[in-house]
Amino acid sequence: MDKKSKTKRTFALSATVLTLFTLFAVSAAVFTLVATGVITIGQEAVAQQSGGTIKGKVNSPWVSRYPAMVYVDKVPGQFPAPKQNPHMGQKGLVFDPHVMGVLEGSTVDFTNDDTVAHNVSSPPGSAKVFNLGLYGVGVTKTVTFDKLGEVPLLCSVHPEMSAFVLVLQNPYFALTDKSGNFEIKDVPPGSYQLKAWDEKLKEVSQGVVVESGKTATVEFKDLQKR
Ligand SMILES: [Cu+2]
Repeated sequence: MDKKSKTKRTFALSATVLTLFTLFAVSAAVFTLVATGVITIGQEAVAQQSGGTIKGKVNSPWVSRYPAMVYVDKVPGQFPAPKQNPHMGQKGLVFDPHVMGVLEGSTVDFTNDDTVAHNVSSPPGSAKVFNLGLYGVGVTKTVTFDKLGEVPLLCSVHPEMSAFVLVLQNPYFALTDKSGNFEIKDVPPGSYQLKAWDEKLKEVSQGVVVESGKTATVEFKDLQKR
């Protein structure tokens, strides 16, 4: 091998090593930046700052029997449905839970844990109109809730059975306790409308500002019967 071609080869080899090293260094730097949250990828870009809490009360005697769902309306970002299906049980001729919030796109398992057959459906005009037909004990049927809004649940065999699925855009929601208190944690900082839904009351809305690490307090009062 002459000296010229040897130099050429050494140069080519050095260039390759340098390129590989540069690629490695850049990848490592990008990885570190992503891992430490300095830069973000895709839709996760919004929620880097730690969230705040919204706490308060829905002031109505109705909520002691009929819990209200308090939820943050329209939070920027995408909130994919959970991989594990939420569950709506039927036992002792009662739906359990009575009010269930689910993310848009969620598929809910409707189990029959009772001793009799049920026929779960929702009325016309619901955010999801469906009819599961009559099905027996131990059977599970599923419904995918692909549109935001209220879905009353009925059973055509047992008119006394009633429940509600609320299809929501984001996971920042909470049911009130018997006294009407609620708490929603880890809400991304921002300015929102907070809504209170109740099967017996007209839906109401109030502005709320959520700041990182702080608690905002909201009280809903003077609620009107539906
Ligand atoms: Cu039934």
